[in-house]
Amino acid sequence: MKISHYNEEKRYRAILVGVVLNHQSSWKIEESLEELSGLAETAGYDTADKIIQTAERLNPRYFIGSGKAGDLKCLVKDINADMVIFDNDLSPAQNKNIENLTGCCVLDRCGLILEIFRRHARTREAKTQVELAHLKYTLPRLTGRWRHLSRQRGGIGLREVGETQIEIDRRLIRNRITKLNRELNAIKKSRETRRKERKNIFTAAFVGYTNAGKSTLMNVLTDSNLLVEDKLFATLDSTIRRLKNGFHKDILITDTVGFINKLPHSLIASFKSTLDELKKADILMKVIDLSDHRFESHMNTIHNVLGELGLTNKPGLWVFNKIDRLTDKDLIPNIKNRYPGSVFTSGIRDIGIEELYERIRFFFESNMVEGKVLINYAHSRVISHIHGLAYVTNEEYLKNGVMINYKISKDKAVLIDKLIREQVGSRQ
Ligand SMILES: Nc1nc2c(ncn2[C@@H]2O[C@H](COP(=O)(O)OP(=O)(O)OP(=O)(O)O)[C@@H](O)[C@H]2O)c(=O)[nH]1
Ligand SMILES: [Mg+2]
Repeated sequence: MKISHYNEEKRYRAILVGVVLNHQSSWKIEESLEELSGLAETAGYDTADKIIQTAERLNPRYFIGSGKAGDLKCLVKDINADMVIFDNDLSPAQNKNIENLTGCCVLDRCGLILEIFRRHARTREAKTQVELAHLKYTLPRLTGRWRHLSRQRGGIGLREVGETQIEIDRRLIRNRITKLNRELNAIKKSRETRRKERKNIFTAAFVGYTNAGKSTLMNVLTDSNLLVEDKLFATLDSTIRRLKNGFHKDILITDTVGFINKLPHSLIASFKSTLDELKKADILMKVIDLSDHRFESHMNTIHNVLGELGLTNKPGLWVFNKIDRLTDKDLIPNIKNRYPGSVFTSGIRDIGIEELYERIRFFFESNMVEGKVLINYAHSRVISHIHGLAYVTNEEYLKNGVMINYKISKDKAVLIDKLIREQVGSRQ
């Protein structure tokens, strides 16, 4: 069931529901519901009330026990709620059963996150990725609400006499998924071409929990004007900019979509091409909002999502942000002890920014190796390729060619050898 005539101006009243199984701690569920409330607020839903149930096992019909489900029905009526939001993922049948029982719209955490993504998507890439994730989520939840797709396709339903409406809808969605995947592949290819054209000598990427201040720090480091909002998932696209005041102009900084606990798998899969930017990074700057009391669980989430993306071994740097909001003065020394080498910043008060620059430069320097190569004038294209791949520190024009001194990151050094082997034959 959808809220009919969704009105952006209106605040909707939501009841949040969380379930703690006996062996789990209720502390975690409080934290999780607090985050769900933040997600709901970003989507325009005010938390009117919360229900937490401790149960031995999950109820297959309503997810919560039938007694609690009855309480939920009464509460919806009493406080005139517009919707019920579950912190856990519901099966399609459970979703339907609770909608029928309460008579109002029901969302689970995954559906809520997808809704926020859908509203925040601006570019073609983000829109395509979000639509894809949304269709994958919707496919098993079909209840015939996708008829407009059939209409769009001009009477396709008539040709398929004998097929039920849901079968037709499923097929239409699968076709649409195939089309979107094709579009995404095309977008990915053009992104890769741009990446190749870019002088990509060294990239530091911001990753982290949503709303931690990644885009704010990115703006400060690169003198940009990216969207910064006190909302979850303000950024959905990857943006790449040059480091401001860089002693070396080819240090690039990437900002990308934030993470959250229980990030839907369909979203991670659909945002693969955006998140691929992280694979190209030389260092990941993992931004944490230190003023959020849940910061340690945010650190765990970052670790887990990076694991899912196969990026656990990438060099990283913890950046503890929003320190201007701290009241506990012992927190910074404590964290410094536990995470030596981390940086403490305030993106809005310009604290720790110089140190962040220094850390990026230090990392850049310590990961670079120096090389020297003589290229004959006949291979002028190779000279320009070397400029594209490495940081050229000196060039000397000799009788038999150009002597190039360069610095290049350790893992990219082989690219120079490969280039020379393929284009020149061997090092002169
Ligand atoms: N007090 C304080 N607020 C900050 C700081 N850095 C960022 N903010 C605020 O935190 C909110 C989120 O900042 P963003 O930079 O949009 O965060 P983000 O990590 O890019 O968030 P998403 O793109 O939504 O994942 C904004 O309201 C910022 O003004 C900081 O150091 N101190
Ligand atoms: Mg952002």
